[in-house]
Amino acid sequence: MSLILQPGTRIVVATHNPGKARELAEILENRFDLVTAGALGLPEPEETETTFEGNALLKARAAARASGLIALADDSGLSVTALRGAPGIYSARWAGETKDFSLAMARVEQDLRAAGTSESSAWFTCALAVAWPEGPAVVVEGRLDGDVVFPARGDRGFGYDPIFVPKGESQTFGEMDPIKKDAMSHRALAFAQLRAAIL
Ligand code: ITT
Repeated sequence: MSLILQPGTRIVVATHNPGKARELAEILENRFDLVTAGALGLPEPEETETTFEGNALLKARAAARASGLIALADDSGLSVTALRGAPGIYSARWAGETKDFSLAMARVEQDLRAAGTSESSAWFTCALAVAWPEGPAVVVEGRLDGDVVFPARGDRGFGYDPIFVPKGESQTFGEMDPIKKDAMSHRALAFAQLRAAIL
């Protein structure tokens, strides 16, 4: 079998996060026939791995197995240097059951204050995994460096976007035009690698 994705291939986007699903659809630029995990009623697997790549593979494999389609999954998160990489793979879990990211961002601010540091460097990671129902899979990772800023600014994007300013920029991802975010984000960097590997 070929591990090259032909244009127009039907792919299940294995995410239950609408912000990610929108960005992935924008980045994939109508190349594929996309269907979401939500639309197919696929269950959300428990993220039991200890790395972004491990969790992306786990989600892609579960969706490919359950749907019989090629699946694309994204595992991503914010890592703060002074918090030794937290929240990292726990980025979604810091927002709690209600997925309230104002709470998660407040926790980052509070933990930095408790650490008594002015070090604000941080990075976003995005692992993208593609799994074929027959078994093989490919995983890549993109990283974007920047700083966390408080108070949060902007209501565009999702998750931690209002507190993240990419290196060399002055706007947070929450303030930035989504077209500009999509051109430079950790998700776009991961996708560029995926394109080189299998498109
Ligand atoms: P799925 O597993 O269903 O894809 P999720 O939200 O649980 O959805 P993750 O476990 O990968 O996904 O959690 C990643 C979290 O990191 C996500 O909920 C966001 O809060 C945050 N995150 C990832 N990419 C981000 C981005 O581009 N901007 C802001 N926050 C981001």
